[in-house]
Amino acid sequence: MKITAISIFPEYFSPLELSLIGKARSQSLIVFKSINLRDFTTDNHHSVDDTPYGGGAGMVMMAEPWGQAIDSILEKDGEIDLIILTPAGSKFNQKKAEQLSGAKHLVFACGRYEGIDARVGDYYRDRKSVRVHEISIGDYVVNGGEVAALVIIEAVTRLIPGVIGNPASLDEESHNEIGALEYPTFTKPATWRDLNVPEVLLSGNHGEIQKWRQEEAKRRSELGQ
Ligand code: 6GU
Repeated sequence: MKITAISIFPEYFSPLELSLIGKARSQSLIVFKSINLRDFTTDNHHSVDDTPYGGGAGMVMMAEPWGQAIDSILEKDGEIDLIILTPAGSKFNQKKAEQLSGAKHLVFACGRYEGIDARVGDYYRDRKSVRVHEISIGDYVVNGGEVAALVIIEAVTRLIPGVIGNPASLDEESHNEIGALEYPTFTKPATWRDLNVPEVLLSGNHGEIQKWRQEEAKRRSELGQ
């Protein structure tokens, strides 16, 4: 999978050199590139924002630098999924992660300030070669789309075959098909600061262990923990 992030802070994506994603990149399972939006400006100040029409606080990112940056990607790659990060987008979830994990090239438009001129999404939505997704990562506001893009990249890439060492761990974990949260887990020692591991997990009775885990997962999802 190809992933391109467009941002005025391309350095924000350096954690993608680490851990599982770093390894997947070295194996070319993922080809990641971040590009600087300011490289697509034409004025001396490399401006990317201006005041909002209709008034109000803050600044809005101008459409043209985004248009130039996205067109430069489309010149090299005929078909993309364009993800516009915005707190007004549809809420990201595991189902969306699964849907995006089949894409060939994900392009993340990471806005700052009060967001990107709305015509950018409209323009590319009308193009056959572009699927536009406006996505939020939750009901809160962060300073820009970069951390939201990192969340989505991590959730999506771990679903690509070969990225996770043990694919069985994908089945049992939280927010699987059933939607139940994962059961609590423990490792050695059996007693830590007077707290004991539940007896059933030490019993060796796999039927009872499975039953206990299902009940705990159900209890946790009901509690919303
Ligand atoms: Cl995608 N961007 C920003 N700035 N804040 C958010 C968000 C995105 N999703 C939730 N809050």
